[in-house]
Amino acid sequence: MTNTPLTKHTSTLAKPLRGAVFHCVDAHTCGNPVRLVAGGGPALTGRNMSEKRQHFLKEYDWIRKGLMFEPRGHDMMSGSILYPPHDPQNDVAVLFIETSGCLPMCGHGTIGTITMAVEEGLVVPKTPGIIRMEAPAGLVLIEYKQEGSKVKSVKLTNIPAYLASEGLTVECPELGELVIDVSYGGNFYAIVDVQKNFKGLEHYAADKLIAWARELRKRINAQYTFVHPEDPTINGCSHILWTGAVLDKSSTARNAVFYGDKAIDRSPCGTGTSARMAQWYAKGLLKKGDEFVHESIIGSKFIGRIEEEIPNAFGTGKPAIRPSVEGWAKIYGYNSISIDPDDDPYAYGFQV
Ligand code: PYC
Repeated sequence: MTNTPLTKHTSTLAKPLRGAVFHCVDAHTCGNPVRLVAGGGPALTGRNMSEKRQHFLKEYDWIRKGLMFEPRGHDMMSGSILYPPHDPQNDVAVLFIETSGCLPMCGHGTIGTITMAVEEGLVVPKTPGIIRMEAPAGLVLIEYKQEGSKVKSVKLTNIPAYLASEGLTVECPELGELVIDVSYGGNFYAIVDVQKNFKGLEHYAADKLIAWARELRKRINAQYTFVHPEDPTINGCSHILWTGAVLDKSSTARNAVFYGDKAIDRSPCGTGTSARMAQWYAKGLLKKGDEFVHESIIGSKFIGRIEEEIPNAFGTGKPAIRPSVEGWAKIYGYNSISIDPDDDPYAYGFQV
């Protein structure tokens, strides 16, 4: 696995680009974007992807900003950069980049990245159909199904997920006091279940959910502390997961996950699905092997399942699960993107 340009997709219309040039494949996972940087990513130092994530944040965050924010990206944009694995048993290591920062783990990002990496031949797994992927949050095991050159589905078995806190209270603008649970599925999620002051996501406009979530996240992090027991660089509640009634009766549950500053995940959110399965497991609502079909705000679906029960999550005494999440992604473009601060005042993007 190397970080080389995608020369086979260079358009005959392309003019030479100035500045730093990133060769990207663009896809969406069940509706949410994933921009895979296949060439031009920086060399990083670190013994694992958690350390490399810190190096990237310190020295190369301008790449994330340039590729994720407007005018090259947009509010929902997220992506990834491939690295060689640190453990020779593994196939690939991945850094996730997003409007909000570099996530320790991203489920829709994984499904999109693996689809693109396999279809474009950027990763050649040791065992066809199986990829061992190092994420900053830990090792993720992938099984994918292929028909000809196309990847039809990707199932990721995630890092251990656990319910970190339950029954916390926080004041929400306009809605009043909300009771939330905070659960870890690769990121910390505040889960807002239907309750007296929240009728369900289908009752509110998306821009309201976004504005409330932005404020809720600030208040939750001012009131409470969340730190991963094994990796203190993973901390803080980064996402708000609003719940509501399903669109399709055959689904188990529906969510709208807020991330970044203005985004609602168009996919059912892989780490959010993992966090919610851990919450349901801790409350006795889901058991090992049960299928958990999670719907997104647009009705796209991930299939979740508890693969393994872990009695003592990272020595916390809390029960954890190893969840799997399955979905699909589609490539829609090839993109050579230049970031040239000598020529473009918006090289590093902007937010409105
Ligand atoms: O799928 O894990 C996910 C995710 C996180 C933020 C957006 N999507």
